[in-house]
Amino acid sequence: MRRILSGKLHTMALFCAVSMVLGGCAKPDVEETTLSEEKLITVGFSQLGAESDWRVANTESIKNSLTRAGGFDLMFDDAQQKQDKQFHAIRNFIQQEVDCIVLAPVMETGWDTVLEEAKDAGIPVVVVDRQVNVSDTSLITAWVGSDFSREAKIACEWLKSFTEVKGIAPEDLYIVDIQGTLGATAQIGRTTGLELACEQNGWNLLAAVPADYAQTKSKEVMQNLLEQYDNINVVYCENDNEAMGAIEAIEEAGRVVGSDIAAGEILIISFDAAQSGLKLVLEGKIALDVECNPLQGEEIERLVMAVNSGAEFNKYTYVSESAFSADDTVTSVMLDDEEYQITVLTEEILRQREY
Ligand code: GZL
Repeated sequence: MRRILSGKLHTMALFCAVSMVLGGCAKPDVEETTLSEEKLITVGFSQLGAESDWRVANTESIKNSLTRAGGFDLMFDDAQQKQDKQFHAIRNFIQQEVDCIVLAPVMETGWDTVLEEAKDAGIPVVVVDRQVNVSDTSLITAWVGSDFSREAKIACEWLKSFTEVKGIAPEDLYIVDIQGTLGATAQIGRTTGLELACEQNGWNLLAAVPADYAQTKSKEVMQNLLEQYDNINVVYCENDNEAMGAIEAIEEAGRVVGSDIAAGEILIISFDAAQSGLKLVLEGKIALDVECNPLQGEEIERLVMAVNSGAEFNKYTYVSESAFSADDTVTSVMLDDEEYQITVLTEEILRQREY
């Protein structure tokens, strides 16, 4: 916000000069204000929406890190999951001449033009959570988020091991995928991972239907799927809010959610591991919840500081994540050559979690 700040400085100096003539300028206060204003890093944060518990936690984490006390002047915009609102917000930030833009993109494509404008204005862009798919990667200064393909692999390797131990034949698994927002990196990674696992293991993937990570939409999708298929025994929900909607629909249809597929229960797999989802894990209603860590605020703060001061930083940073089950049938899975531990969830572990 260099131009507006210099405008402020100009006005203040004028005020001070006039006051001095009239014998009233509180010089030290004006100097302090000027200095503190000068040090603030102005950041424009375009958040895609508030569609899920995860998103709310993500926004809170970043706002709690980019504080005035921490040296930031934060401008925040919620795009209500509409990409054109994000375009508008970014162009506003450019006009305000912010020092840095933080972008949580609703989907991967369509960003080239507006990010070119940011680059032409000399404003760095730090992308958080999902990724953007641009032809020129210099349009992105840095990115921090999750490895969604790895999340899907954890979920599917767990399902493979779990059903093998329980003696459920691969060809007896009938899966539906309640997808996230189509085109979001999280949706692409989680959907593709399931499709691959179904092919490799011989599972039946009956349908994949988007529900935008929203509970209400997921309930409607699940109601329709239950009317179309009477043999569903696994529901793969691409976030906890969708899992909650699906569970509502399943129970209202008189079916039981749980892990005993042989007894006719419907097994739920979910992503995010928010408090709301983990409570359902403890109740035995979600069999596995793969964490997607929204607490990226501190990393964003470090990146914006580094970008602004010209210090070294990693262009791509992945956050660390766990996976939770209340059932100890499967306590680890193999991810290529790495043994990945599954956390057996307890009340105590849930109490200690931040979101
Ligand atoms: C994943 C994030 C997804 C979450 C959903 O990083 O983009 O969007 O899994 C959220 O809860 O809506």
